[in-house]
Amino acid sequence: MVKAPLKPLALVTGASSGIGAATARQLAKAGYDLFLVARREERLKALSEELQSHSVRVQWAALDLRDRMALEQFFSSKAEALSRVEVLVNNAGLARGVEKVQEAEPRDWDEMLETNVRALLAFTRRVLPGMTARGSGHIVNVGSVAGRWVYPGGAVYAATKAAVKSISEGLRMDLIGTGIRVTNVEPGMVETEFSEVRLGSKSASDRVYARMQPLKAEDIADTILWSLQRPAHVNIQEIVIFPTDQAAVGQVHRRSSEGE
Ligand code: NDP
Ligand code: 8X3
Repeated sequence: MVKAPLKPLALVTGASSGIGAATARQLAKAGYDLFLVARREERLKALSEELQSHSVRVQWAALDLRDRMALEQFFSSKAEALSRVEVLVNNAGLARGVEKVQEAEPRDWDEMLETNVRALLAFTRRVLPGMTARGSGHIVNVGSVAGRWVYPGGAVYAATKAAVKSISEGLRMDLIGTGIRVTNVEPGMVETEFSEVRLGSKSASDRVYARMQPLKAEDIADTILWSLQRPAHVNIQEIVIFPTDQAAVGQVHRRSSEGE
């Protein structure tokens, strides 16, 4: 029997929810084989079953990206798949809390720094040898408008996303001439589990998006797919996306209860 040729493989971190799950769905529809990573096994399993209907191969791994030993084990046990990764979507990430620096918990800083920055670097480093050997590949980092504009209570989260912006910029410089593209996608308010994780409850999260129209995870997934589908000589370096109801970080239009 002749084996079907392999489709390009995309690895998406943080695929169990929000932007990552929406991106995985769009990539499957576009014909990518997928490798999904996050901690919540049940979610990954369910998504991978859902995506089989697109006739793509879907692998997944339940991993805590802060666990360096687990990460190294994953990298060595999946070396063959990782060498095939054509698209890496470094999406897993979080903000934890809105406390002022003088009142914040250092362990929250560690969680943000390790997930949003160190793990992004680790995955990037791991897939680059395969990409450079093939002379093609695309790394999409999910940054944030917070990486450009800091706000009170967001110093450390913003610092992690400023790091993602700098890493994306430096990578493009280090990779020039290899054919590998690097895109930093920087969303404003997107309604996902992000605010629930940050603030600790669904009701607090609901207040963040009350009486305004935030972006949907699918809006960001669309943008990611669009950047991947540009011709190979076009690299969308950075893209800032706000909801129409948000003019700037901290300036949100909220409708009155009557409607406007
Ligand atoms: P969600 O909370 O819905 O998704 C976050 C994803 O990251 C989940 O799949 C979660 O999976 C994964 N994740 C978090 N911590 C870890 C960890 N330690 N190990 C493995 N996976 C982890 O939020 P979003 O979809 O909104 O967030 C995706 C990205 O978008 C983040 O980088 C965020 O900073 C960025 N962003 C979000 C914005 C927004 O307004 N929502 C705006 C700008 C940027 P699990 O819990 O299963 O491990
Ligand atoms: C998430 C957007 O404005 O809450 O990155 O930091 S914001």
